[in-house]
Amino acid sequence: MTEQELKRARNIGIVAHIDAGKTTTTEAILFHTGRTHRLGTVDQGTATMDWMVQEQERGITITSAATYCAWKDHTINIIDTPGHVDFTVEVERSMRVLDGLVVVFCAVGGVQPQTETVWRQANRYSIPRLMFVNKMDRQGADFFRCVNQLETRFHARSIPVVIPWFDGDAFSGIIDLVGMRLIVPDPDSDEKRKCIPIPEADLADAEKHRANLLECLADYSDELAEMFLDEQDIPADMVRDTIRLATVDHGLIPAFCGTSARDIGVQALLDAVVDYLPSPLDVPAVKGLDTRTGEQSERASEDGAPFAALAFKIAREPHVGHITYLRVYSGSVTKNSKVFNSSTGKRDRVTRILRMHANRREELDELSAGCIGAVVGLKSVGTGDTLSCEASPIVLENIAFPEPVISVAVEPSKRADYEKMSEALHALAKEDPTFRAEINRELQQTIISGMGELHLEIIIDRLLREFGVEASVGAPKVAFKETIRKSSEAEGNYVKQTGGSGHFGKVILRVEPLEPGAGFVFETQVKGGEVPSDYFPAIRKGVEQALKTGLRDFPVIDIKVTLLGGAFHEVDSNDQAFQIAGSMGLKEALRKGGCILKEPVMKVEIEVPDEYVGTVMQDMSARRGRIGDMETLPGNGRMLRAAAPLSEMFGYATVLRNSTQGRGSFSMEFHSYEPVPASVSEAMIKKGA
Ligand SMILES: Nc1nc2c(ncn2[C@@H]2O[C@H](COP(=O)(O)OP(=O)(O)OP(=O)(O)O)[C@@H](O)[C@H]2O)c(=O)[nH]1
Ligand SMILES: [Mg+2]
Repeated sequence: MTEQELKRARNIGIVAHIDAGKTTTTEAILFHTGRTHRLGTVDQGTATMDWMVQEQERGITITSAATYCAWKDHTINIIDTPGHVDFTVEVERSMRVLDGLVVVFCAVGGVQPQTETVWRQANRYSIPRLMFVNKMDRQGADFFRCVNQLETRFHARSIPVVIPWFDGDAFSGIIDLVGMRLIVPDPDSDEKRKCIPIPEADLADAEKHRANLLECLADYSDELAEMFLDEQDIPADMVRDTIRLATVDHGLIPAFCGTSARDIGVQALLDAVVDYLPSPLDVPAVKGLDTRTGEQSERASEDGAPFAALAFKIAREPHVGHITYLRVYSGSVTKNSKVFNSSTGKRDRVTRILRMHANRREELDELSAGCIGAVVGLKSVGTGDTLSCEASPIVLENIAFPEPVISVAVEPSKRADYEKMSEALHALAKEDPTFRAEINRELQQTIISGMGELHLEIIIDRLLREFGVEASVGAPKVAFKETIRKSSEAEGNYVKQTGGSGHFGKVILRVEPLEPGAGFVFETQVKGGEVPSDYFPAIRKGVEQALKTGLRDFPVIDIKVTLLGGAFHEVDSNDQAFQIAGSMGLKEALRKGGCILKEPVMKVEIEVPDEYVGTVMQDMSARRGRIGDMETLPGNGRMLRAAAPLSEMFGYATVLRNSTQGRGSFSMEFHSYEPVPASVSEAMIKKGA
């Protein structure tokens, strides 16, 4: 791509709470940019972006879908992401590679639980973003409330660049505060919109909002500030340039509104993507580690620079096999070329390059800096790996994925299908880093783990439809963890010296509790060669093995283990003996350190009409839930925020539906691991919760 082409490229994501209208908005974008000739709808299962059967049946997005379109001489790569928290992996990996975001809001719901989650994720990656307040046609829609919520909830600065226009009570158009004109739908024109003068009755209000916009922009441009103070006319181009600068460099959130389902305001949103969101040239050069020098290194978005790309998603495509989605940061990759997986040191070959349009594809010869596309042929590449040129290898920061919190046992309905099921689960786990399958072939026992009930339900459904394996599932179990209460020291001795070559390994270990989330740390402080350093890796391996099953068969987390000393024997010591000694010593140290059980606790947000608040609160207490705060929603309703153990929340969707006559809704996401109260822990383990 030339520099000019790169300047006119946008890589954007559409993110929001579940059901805010991300897919509907993407469909409207595809329609207006001529990619589709009919507006696809989620409700009739005709959305291009929700192409999976499971998505069409349920009317929700499960996997993020990539597409592209052209608008005003620009190319826009779009990733439509799912809102349901069980599929948060899709949002995380998309954000890692995108340059800008459109955050969609429901004009009635405003900031909803998942809006908060995606907002935090976007902050982590410092991605410039626009807000699009959708569903302005709904009763109770309030654009300005949503804009204000950004300030109160996120301390973000947001400013309307358009305002809604109502014909009587009906939302019928938008007033563009930059061009000072009214934009209304016009199905007969090419752009399906027409711009007309602002009606007399609305002029004063529009002028007030334009003054607010200019006052806000004055903080980012001295020239504009002076003209504003002198009450001079400010040209539209200067206003746009300043909005762009403030959005890309200073985190201002320009606010837009419309209704994607009724097709109002979408073209203005597209204009905004082009005008205000960054091109690959506007974002800082990507950073990574030069594997030859071990030093930090940077790659600017240039075709001439050495090749560097991040594999952010792996998916299975019928008739093609595995495809790997890449974001190319620098240099380019061509069809039939060799690439180097700098994360693993393996070499690989790209046989085909594809540009994806949901589940359809177009063949390309090359993918260059700043582009997002998919390649075929890579065998060694996992999600998060960096590909680079072998002569200048770089490893970009990997993508951090959350750990699964829930698991179920699965069994094929036909015993003969066991191998087929195992292979299928393996393939699904390759696609989804938040899904795990532990397959014990000897016992023919399989446990699958994921982010929530819906996540695992979809996996089982895909097993049947994509792989032809019918499987039944057991009751869900939560992923308990163990940790220690206090520091302690213990010895592990494995000595067998009865005739022939013997075994000799003695270790002294100290265990200490770490901060939640710290994971596992291993150190050695052996003095005077009590244990030769050759045996350290074996001891660590033994320790890690013992940590996997703790004292009660659950993994031990947040623990530091220090090897303090021990003893060895010139002849009888070997790796195996030290590995066993390491495991034994660790178990003993855990016993002394007072091992406790921890369970995943979820952040739960429940929206209910006022009359059901009492019932829902009572039920939450019975589930060991702690009610936090309660917010009054516009119209009739409250939002309850609570923290509750996941083990008590299975099947809650049905319970809430029944107890509120279908009028309550909730969402939950992982919050933290907390100790299980002693009174419940034994009972729960027995029950196998
Ligand atoms: N009234 C109204 N309904 C809308 C509008 N946009 C979308 N919807 C409806 O809202 C529902 C959800 O729309 P989607 O586009 O699937 O929302 P989403 O954000 O993609 O949902 P997930 O991907 O599952 O998180 C559907 O029933 C749409 O028809 C709108 O502008 N007005
Ligand atoms: Mg969707």
